[in-house]
Amino acid sequence: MTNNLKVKQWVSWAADLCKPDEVVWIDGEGLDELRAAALKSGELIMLNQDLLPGCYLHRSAINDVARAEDKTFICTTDEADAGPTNNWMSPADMYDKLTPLFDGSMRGRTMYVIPFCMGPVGSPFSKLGVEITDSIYVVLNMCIMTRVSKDVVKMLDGAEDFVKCLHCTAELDIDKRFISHFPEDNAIWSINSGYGGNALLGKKCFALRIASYQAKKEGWMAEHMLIIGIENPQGQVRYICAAFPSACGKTNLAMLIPPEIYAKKGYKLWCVGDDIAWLRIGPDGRLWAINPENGYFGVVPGTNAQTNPNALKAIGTNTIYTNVAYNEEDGTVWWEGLDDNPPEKAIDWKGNPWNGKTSQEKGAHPNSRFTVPATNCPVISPEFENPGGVPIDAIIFGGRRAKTAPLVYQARDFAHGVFVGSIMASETTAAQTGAVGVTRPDSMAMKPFCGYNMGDYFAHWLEMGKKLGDKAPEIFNVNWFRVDDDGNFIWPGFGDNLRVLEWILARCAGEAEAALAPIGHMPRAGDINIEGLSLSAGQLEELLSVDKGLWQAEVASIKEYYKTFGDRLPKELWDKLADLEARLEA
Ligand code: GTP
Ligand code: SPV
Ligand code: MN
Repeated sequence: MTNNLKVKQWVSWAADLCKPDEVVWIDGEGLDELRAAALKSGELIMLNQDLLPGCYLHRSAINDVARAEDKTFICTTDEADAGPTNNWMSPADMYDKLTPLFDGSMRGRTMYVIPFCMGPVGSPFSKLGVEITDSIYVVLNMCIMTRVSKDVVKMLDGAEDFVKCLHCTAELDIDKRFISHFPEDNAIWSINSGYGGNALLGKKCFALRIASYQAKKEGWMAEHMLIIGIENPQGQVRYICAAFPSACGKTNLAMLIPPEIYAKKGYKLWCVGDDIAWLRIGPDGRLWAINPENGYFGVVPGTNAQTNPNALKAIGTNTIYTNVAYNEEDGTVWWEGLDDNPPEKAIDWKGNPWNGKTSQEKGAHPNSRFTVPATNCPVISPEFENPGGVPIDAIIFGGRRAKTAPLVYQARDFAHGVFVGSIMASETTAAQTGAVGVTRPDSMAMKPFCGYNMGDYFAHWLEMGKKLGDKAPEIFNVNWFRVDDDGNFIWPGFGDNLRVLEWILARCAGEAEAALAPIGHMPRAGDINIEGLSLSAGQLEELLSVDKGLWQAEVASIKEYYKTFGDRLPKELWDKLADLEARLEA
């Protein structure tokens, strides 16, 4: 319990509304009891503790397996402040709609109160929240994904402000599912989902939607970005942030293993964060980043000893698996893309008997996830807990594009980089409900996560660039997902992405050549090291090719997209678009 009167009043108000049988405060200790209760109720399944110590499996409801963007709202007084990329309802209407749903929603259940800290405890970057939930699964996940401890409770005692996160699984009724944000009240109300980004309110709801709104007001940035350090053979570490949409490769890049020729030379990679970055201008005028999270909530399918051996090692202990297949023979788990040996006697993610050798159905849901403490990562950065964060040399944007975007290009300057981020588009994935593989605009990989009008968000990026001046990071765009005429990925990806990062860092240091193309600076085929790859020079040419016709079509669709922001879109971006159009013509 806390002494903070504001917190106490809010919790007792929530208890009066939700009417639980009992209120339990969480300080990160005594979780065994909760686990025991979850095992008893079936909310968790214990895995083989010899093979997977501290690991558990959870199956969510079948209609509750991904972020529900159509049920996610930004509730600002003025609709225009939410902007065209968000669903909107006025705060008064949303509170009216949700209050009856929360009324009595925890009857017969326990209300858990979780004070948590986003960011290292004691960092000036960090922010506090309190999540109220009726789900033990949410409690256990929050205790991995955020800082939950007696120290955090002490911090809360003296805190002026905290984000009020109210969550209830209720009936898990999809028709009454709402993930509502009230940025003007520092509040989040989420009901009828128990899944990931809908329910672990510290993550996307707070650390991106609410935080992006706070960041705009307070002059910093909250971004959907991984943070990595790359150590060169001389022992210097340079830090990069990269924004890719959901299920487009952040966790994999954040933990990559250098290809053999790089490892031999002494290159190393350090993981600071795999999903969210909070960035501020430091006393030296540079951009500094922290990872506000304390764990990884990563995509399971496709994780294996070749693609992401570090993640595979990390998830061998103290991990909660959600929606993967359960191997009944040995009490372990299996998923598509782990190996070629699916279990015959298994239970699929839906809870049905499943024979991996004969079934046409998937054993694991495509958006099945692992929740694992950050410290399990074999390449966690020594700077992970540094309250000051790490200085950023380069920002990378990237999406999933079968054709248009080349393997890599560099923006001409920071403002042009803001344009490059704003015109990002990517194919949708299983991380959100709805169709997969549909190309949609996803500026800065923040379309689903920006808690205010994205026109204002672009203006904020431009403003940050002006403040950073010549200390601003260089900005790049990458695409690991170009396909050939047969639909196969051309670029090997994963660890080999370091080859592209090497060119990026060399550009930042002014040590690499580039050619000026209509879209920005591009490496020539000889500038990317493909030693030891089975990639031909012709394939690399193809990866670096820019199809004028496709880009002209792209310009046309960007115009339509930009128009949706009306006069909230900075004129500077319209100018950059006209400039791109002219360069493509020339
Ligand atoms: P969120 O947690 O949803 O934000 O996703 P993420 O951006 O962290 O994506 P993640 O690294 O989990 O990768 C998602 C999917 O993309 C997995 O199936 C990966 O195997 C695949 N993937 C990641 N990196 C690459 C790559 O370089 N090339 C190819 N072809 N696939 C990749
Ligand atoms: C994403 O979808 O970008 C995720 C998973 O990182 S979730 O927590 O569900 O948002
Ligand atoms: Mn994400």
